[in-house]
Amino acid sequence: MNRITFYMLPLALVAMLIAGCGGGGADAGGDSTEGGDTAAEEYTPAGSAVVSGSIQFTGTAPEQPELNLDRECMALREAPALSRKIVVNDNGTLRWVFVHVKDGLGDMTFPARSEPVVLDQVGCTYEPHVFGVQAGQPIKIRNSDPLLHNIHALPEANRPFNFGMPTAGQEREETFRVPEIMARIKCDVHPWMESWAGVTAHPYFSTSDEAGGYSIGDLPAGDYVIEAWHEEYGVQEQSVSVADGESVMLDFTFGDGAEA
Ligand SMILES: [Cu+2]
Repeated sequence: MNRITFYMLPLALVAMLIAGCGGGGADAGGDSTEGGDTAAEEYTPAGSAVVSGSIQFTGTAPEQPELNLDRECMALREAPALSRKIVVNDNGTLRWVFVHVKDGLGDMTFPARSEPVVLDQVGCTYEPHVFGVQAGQPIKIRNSDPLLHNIHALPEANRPFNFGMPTAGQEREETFRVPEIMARIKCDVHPWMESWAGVTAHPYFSTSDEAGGYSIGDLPAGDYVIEAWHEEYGVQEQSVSVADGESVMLDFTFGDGAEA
């Protein structure tokens, strides 16, 4: 799933460059009460259970192709940029897998955290490549590069946004209002730039790191369905039960021949 094709959109790009802003982004910032959301509140843990584990990879690790950056972007970097669609870590685990509680929280509601998640643009790549955010939690989008990027979010459930950031140090906050696994974000100027946001109704998510690990803590005791998403290998889910204060290990395996 999620075979992504990059379409260059020269007309849209020209329009964006002239207008400085595409559709939808005009109401960013200071709008945390829009749509009847309650204002963001301090985060207080709802429980003390932990589900954690590692994302194993099976099969032959594919090469990470070098991205075909333009000269302006190359000049910003010390090393070439590699594709992050499939990143197999040195220890044989898989990076950039978004893991979240898909089911089991019942009617519990979790106010969106007010502390923003940062999505940076550095050396003509997004940092991070995959991230989680609560619906209603701000995403602080930053341009650390001294050149024009545009941030074009292409969610399906949420309102799209699309705006240009021409100078280094610029920041702007955006918010996805409803849960969505996953919302794609791209740059129309640099077609290799891509990031994925996992938008959840709760704070129980994690993204596998450079050691393949993930950890979801502060969970209330309960029976949960945990879903793991990978951009190329799709989704898998497993059920797990945790008691208060308990830590449960739950691994997933992706790759050639793995059950998806
Ligand atoms: Cu860009």
